[in-house]
Amino acid sequence: MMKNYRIALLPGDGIGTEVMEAAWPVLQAVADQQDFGLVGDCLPWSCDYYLEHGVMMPPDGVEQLRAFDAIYLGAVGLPETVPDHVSLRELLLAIRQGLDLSVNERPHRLLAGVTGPLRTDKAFDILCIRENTEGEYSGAGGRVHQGGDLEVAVETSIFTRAGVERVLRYGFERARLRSGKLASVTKSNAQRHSMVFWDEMTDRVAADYPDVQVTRYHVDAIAARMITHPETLDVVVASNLFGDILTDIGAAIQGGLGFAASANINPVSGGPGMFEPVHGSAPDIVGKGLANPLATLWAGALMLQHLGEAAAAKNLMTAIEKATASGAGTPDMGGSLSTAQLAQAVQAAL
Ligand code: GGG
Repeated sequence: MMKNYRIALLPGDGIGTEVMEAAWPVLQAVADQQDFGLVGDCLPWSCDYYLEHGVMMPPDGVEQLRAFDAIYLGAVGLPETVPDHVSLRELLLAIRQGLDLSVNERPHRLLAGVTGPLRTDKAFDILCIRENTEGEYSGAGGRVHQGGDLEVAVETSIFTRAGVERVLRYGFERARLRSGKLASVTKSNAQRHSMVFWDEMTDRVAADYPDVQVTRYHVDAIAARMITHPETLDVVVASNLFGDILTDIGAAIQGGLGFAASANINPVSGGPGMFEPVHGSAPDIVGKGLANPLATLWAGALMLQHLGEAAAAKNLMTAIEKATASGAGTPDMGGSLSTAQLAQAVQAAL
């Protein structure tokens, strides 16, 4: 009997809806070729949903998502109507934390035919692994004397032994399967509690992986290195905030946010992962057909890989690169195709 995967589709806001509309038929075509099915269930959770219901998703939203094999998400946020800290926290971060998607994996390399801003002849292939549920984005803290002269705002970073260990262990496993090199990122010269703890945990976990060569970097130093010597890096493991920032640099050096894909996964107890482009809702280009669908398509390939459909994931990546190698591109790539046309070019290359 043909295997069917149930996918929760969350187009979200802004260009999220456009890239999802373009990418989803391509994923279905890939599945058709490999004789399995992708059954999408579209959930309208977004800023529009917030304006109607006062919440970004229903109170049992995370529980509803557990029934799916995977979640495919577009983008979240429409700052003109809902403050970003509300939309992001109540949807994207709520799903990551609710499903304990503690690892956020983001590949950064140049696709075939794409030059990127560095114009380096040295190929780079960086896999950033970002801690995804705690650290600086734990949500702990508060404000007092709001609006007054004595106002205080506190944002507490929380680093647990279990949380730091699982993301590092995941990084070491990935490094072992790749070049055997891992960069552990902190700012332990300035943050003497959490980041020194991270360094200690790195040493502890490294003892189980003698075959992996570990280098410690401060976040500012590795940010510069990603631009000057990206070819010297392979697996990069960082906290939630540092990983968020470094992966925007990763996106920039691979040609822009239109290329950067991301997989949010629970490496401990499994369950549905969430796959999304790194970019946001880009309200300034909504409705113009300018959004680059490649990050969403690449995220789709990560989803297929995670579902165990490695051949389909490979076919999709090959088609993406056939399209980029042929010069197909949206305006951010120097091309003239629309969002839908670039997705169709990928589908035609399958
Ligand atoms: N594609 C999902 C999205 O809207 N991302 C925008 C964003 O601000 N993400 C922050 C994060 O990944 O933590």
